[in-house]
Amino acid sequence: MPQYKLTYFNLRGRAEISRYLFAYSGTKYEDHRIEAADWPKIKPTVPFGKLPILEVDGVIIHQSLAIARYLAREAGVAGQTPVEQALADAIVDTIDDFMTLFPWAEKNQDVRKKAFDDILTNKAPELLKDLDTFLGDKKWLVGNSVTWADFYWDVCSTTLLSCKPDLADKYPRLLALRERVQALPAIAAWIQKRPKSVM
Ligand code: GSH
Repeated sequence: MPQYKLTYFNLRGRAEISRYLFAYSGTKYEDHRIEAADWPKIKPTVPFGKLPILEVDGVIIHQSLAIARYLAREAGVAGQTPVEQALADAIVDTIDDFMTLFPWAEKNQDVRKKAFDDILTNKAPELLKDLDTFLGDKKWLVGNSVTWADFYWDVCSTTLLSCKPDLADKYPRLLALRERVQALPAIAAWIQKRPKSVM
C-alpha cells in the first residue's frame, strides 16, 4: 500500500472529493492541512504553486480532479466500463465548470456576495435541471453503482446549499441522491468526524 499525503488548506474545497474517496476505500492517508498564513512560504515549494497536491510514495500529483480520478480508479468507483468512466468524468467536469464560475478568492465582500447571488440565482437552475434530467429515476448518476460523480455532486452541493439552502428544492431526486451518498457507512463516518469548515 503506497504512503499517501494529501496537502490542502483547512477547508473542504478542492480536497474534499479526495477525502471522500480515501474514506470510501478505507485507505490510510495523511490529511495535511496548512494554515493560510503559512501558504506564501510553502507555495514556491509546490509544483505549479496550487493546492491540493497528493504525494504518493513521494511522487507529487497536482490538480484536484487528476488526484480524485486516480483515487476513484483505485477505489473502483471511476465507472465500471470505459463508457461509464467517460460519463462519470463528464459529470464531474460539468459540475466543476459550474463551481469555477464563483470568485472564491475575492476579498471584497460586496463584490463576492453579488457574484455569488448572481450565479446561484441565474446560472444554477440550468445546471440543476440538466443534472436532474441526466439522473432521471436512476439510483446513481452513472451505471448501477456509486461513482465518484455521485461523490462530487454531494461534495459540491454541500457547499452550494450552505450558500443557498433552498437551491435544489425543486429537485427532490438530486436531494435524494445526496442522502444516498451520505448514507454510505464510510462517507457517513467521515462526515461525522471531519473538521468543521465553512467551505
Ligand atoms: N484546477 C486546480 C485544481 O483543481 O486543483 C485549481 C487549484 C487552485 O486554484 N487551488 C487554490 C490555490 O491553491 C485553492 S482552491 N490557491 C492559492 C494560490 O493560488 O496561491
